[in-house]
Amino acid sequence: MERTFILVKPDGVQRGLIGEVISRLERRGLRLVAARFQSVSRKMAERLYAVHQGKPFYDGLLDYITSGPVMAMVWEGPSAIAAVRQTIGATRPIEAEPGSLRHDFSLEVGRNLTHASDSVETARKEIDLWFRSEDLVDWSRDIDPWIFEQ
Ligand code: DAT
Ligand code: MG
Repeated sequence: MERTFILVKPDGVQRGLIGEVISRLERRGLRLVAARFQSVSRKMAERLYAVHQGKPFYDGLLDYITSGPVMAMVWEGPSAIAAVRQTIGATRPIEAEPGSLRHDFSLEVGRNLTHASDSVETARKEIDLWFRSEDLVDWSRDIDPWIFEQ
């Protein structure tokens, strides 16, 4: 079982799409582990996007992610990292697959609605950065055997 970190970015929150994002992840069969609605400090934003420091879009990216509250979440399931990346769609909305969140709800890379971890390593770092271990809920659903093979 894999865990991944997801943010509904400020544009998603402002546009009333928190429920849509959660609904799609639930419908996919993923299991919610933690969630918190919060504002993002400059420091948190710098840590989240440290790999992009120095890139031309970096300052705009920090302004965007700190521009309003976000919904931070952890979800789990088999291959959760890849599954969630697929559900949110490619970074550039015009390259995102039809049916993905970024395709269905956005147009511009600087307003692409959601963030999700891109590897096991970043998932671990991002979950540690946003949540304390006691915030992560270990639980199971009666329906799990119908969704998870093992
Ligand atoms: P993703 O969010 O799909 O993981 P990423 O990690 O490459 O994409 O980049 C993080 C965010 O930075 C992305 O969601 C939007 C912004 N971004 C990336 N590349 C960009 C570019 N070429 N121009 C403007 N913003 C960009
Ligand atoms: Mg990324």
